[in-house]
Amino acid sequence: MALLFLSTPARGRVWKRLFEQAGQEIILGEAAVTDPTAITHLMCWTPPQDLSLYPNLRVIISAGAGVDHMPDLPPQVVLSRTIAPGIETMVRDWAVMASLMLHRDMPAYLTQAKTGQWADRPVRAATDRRVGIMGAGRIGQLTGATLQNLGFPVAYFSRSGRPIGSAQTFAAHQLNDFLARTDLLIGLLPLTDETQGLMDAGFFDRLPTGGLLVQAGRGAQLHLDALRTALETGKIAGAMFDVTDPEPLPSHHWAWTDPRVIITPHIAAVTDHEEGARHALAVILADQTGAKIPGRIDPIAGY
Ligand code: NDP
Ligand code: OXD
Repeated sequence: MALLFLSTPARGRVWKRLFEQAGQEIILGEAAVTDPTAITHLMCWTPPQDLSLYPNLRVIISAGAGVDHMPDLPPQVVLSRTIAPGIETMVRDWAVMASLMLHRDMPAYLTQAKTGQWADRPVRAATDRRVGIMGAGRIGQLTGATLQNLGFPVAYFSRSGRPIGSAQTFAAHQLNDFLARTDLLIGLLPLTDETQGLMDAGFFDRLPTGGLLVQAGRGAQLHLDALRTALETGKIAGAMFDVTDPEPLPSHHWAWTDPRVIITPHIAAVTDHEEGARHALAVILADQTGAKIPGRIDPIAGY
């Protein structure tokens, strides 16, 4: 039983140390594989094209929290996404920062600052800005709890609509109601067949006029042309996003220079080397003992 590691040398050094401490075998890079039948676990961002080279492969671990970049896998191979507290708190921090920046009109103040303009703009209390979080998972709930502590009324939208404390929750079939009550929308959904292209023209139309958009889920959920129209009509007043389609966003794209938009280049989170290795070791231990695999992806739901 061995884990084949396909990532950077710096990360590999940390993983090797932790695997040796745990008494687990790790092989750094495909070139170092001498017995392909010994490979039972694989950690990578993108797997090798020909997985049949590893006939005893049981689990693939995605280096990040998302798995939408993974190809279709053989049915016997389990897919696990990295569960790491650092990823979750980093994305929470980014989403809270972006929400506060939009809530307090920072795109406009940044523009004013370029020409030394000292001019105030209307301000709204946090209690008067209804936040709606799409994706009530690990990151969505962490983000919602922080914004709630800051005084924002927070509601969640998820597939199931399952209850979350005292917050208002909406299920997938209640999208219209969720959007109608949301002044500041935060996208934290996984990319699946159902969420692909979700934020389109009809979506923006259903938000209250002057809405704010924060998006850290995946770029392919957001139609940038529809966003541009929504910005032009005033339906959306400002947007900040960390993910785009394509990535990288071409340098000549209109969104880079639109004064109502702030873009960061998919940096909301990076996986800490040690946390990633600890997740992989937890996966291997669970697999060895027949326990539930941490971060296991439901192949039907896609997340
Ligand atoms: P989780 O799997 O913990 O939560 C996913 C949530 O999305 C659940 O609440 C789920 O509903 C909901 N959901 C899934 N499909 C639908 C749908 N069709 N309609 C409505 N709700 C849906 O994910 P995380 O919180 O850990 O991460 C979310 C995403 O954040 C990742 O998949 C990734 O795309 C993105 N991400 C981005 C990063 C960045 O750097 N920008 C870094 C890390 C993650 P239910 O509760 O009913 O199951
Ligand atoms: C991601 C990540 O999934 O960075 O975006 O973990």
